[in-house]
Amino acid sequence: MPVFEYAPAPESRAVVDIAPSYGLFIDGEFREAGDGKFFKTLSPSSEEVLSEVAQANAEDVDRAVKAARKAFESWSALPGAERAKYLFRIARIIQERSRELAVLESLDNGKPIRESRDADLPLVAAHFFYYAGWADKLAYAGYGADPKPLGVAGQVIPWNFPLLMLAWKIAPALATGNTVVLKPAETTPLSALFFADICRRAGLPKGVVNIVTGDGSTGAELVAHPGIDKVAFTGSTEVGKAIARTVAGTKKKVTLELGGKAANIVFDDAPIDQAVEGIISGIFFNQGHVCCAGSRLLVQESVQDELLDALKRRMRTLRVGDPLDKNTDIGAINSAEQLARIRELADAGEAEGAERWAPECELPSSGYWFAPTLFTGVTQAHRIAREEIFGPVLSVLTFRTPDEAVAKANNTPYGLSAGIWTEKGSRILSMASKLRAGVIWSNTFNKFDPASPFGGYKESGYGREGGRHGLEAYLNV
Ligand code: TAP
Repeated sequence: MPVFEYAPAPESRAVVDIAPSYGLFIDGEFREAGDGKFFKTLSPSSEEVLSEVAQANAEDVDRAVKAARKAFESWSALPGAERAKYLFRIARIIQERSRELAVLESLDNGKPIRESRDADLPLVAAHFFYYAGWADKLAYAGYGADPKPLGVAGQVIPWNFPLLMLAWKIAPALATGNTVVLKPAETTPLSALFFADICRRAGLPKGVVNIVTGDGSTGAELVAHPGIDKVAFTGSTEVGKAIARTVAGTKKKVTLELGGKAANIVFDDAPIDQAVEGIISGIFFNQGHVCCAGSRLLVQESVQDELLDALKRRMRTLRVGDPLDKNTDIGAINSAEQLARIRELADAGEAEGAERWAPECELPSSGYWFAPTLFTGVTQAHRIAREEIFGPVLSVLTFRTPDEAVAKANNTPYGLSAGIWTEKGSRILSMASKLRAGVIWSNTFNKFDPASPFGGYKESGYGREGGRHGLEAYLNV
């Protein structure tokens, strides 16, 4: 089966060579699916077919789990310092090939190249470096003198940060001595297959990492497979609940990272220009396809007009278009289905009485696009204030007092993240202690670091990824 090959073409936009088809990565080899089926993966900015990818069925999943089980014996017995060498090697190859990977990610996902190049790829490499550093220090992680891995991890990831979510899953699993079978999202399988080839080039022993591409049914087969010891899932709350039901009563440990409806709270003493930048990055980064997106702006009434004027001015400067253009701020919506969902919710916002505003902007004629959009006059009852839109749509609500801000921010079944903008340190601390969210940023938004744990309260899931806490999810503590 074809693998990703380096073929520099400096004059061309296509710095990455994509083969017409790819197989599953099982036991160190690329192979066709048992029943020979493939599915297409598209570029959401052009609707052009990028490649055909093998559709794994139950037997393929079983083969992958068996390969991971076999590899677990020797991988878990390796000294941590030896496992670390592989992870460091993987991290370095990711850095060396980050240009190709960034282009691939922007083509398959639709995100602006500036983000895949400057945010996704550096964070992916950093994650592998960070967990490589833990591999020989697990005895000092606070989980006992000789913490043991769980076994085989079944990992299912979404399409919004394909490679970064893979890194969040695979790096801690391998560092702690587990082996993995990972299923990427149906609309963004290519960077995971490139990563599979990186594992081969790094000399990673066969079966330690297996990639099974497919749709939700492949994910369901993996989660239900009796041979896995751990399920790690990132995606919608709906599928997360189904997974929790599947694993209930089994030996499987589970971590779920689900949806969000974060409040980005701006007080009247906040530096307005800085807050505007944070609001923009909070909701328009990655087209708003971010579980911790600041999708509800809570602004103190006394600065509402000033803030909205500045925000609209800034929104008029955003460029929507070709993900491979370095000047693009907002790329393509990942799929026709996601675009339909965003449109449906935005229309509901209007129908329920909120006021819709978007800067004038010309959208490309092919592909999936949605202009950056702002809703004012939003009430807590509106669907756009309650449901995760997962698109470039901001709902603006107001408050008078800090207590009212807390009550409104917490009035959601989700609890993944929140933002606070104020000059007062004491207010930051008091608000942070009252907000029911796993991650709270102050005077910034959407900042990530591999050393910092990430995860939700309430229906945003359970378990933490990143940092020392991220090790716990893969250890028999
Ligand atoms: P999900 O349906 O949850 O997909 C996430 C992953 O789970 C994908 O790999 C998916 O495969 C797989 N999957 C689907 N059904 C499954 C099942 N029954 N058992 C096991 N795995 C299964 O999310 P989506 O369809 O990509 O997006 C739907 C909504 O979820 C979005 O509108 C957004 O609100 C939310 N979402 C949240 C996040 C985060 S990070 N919180 C990420 C993505 C989406 P396929 O891709 O092949 O279907």
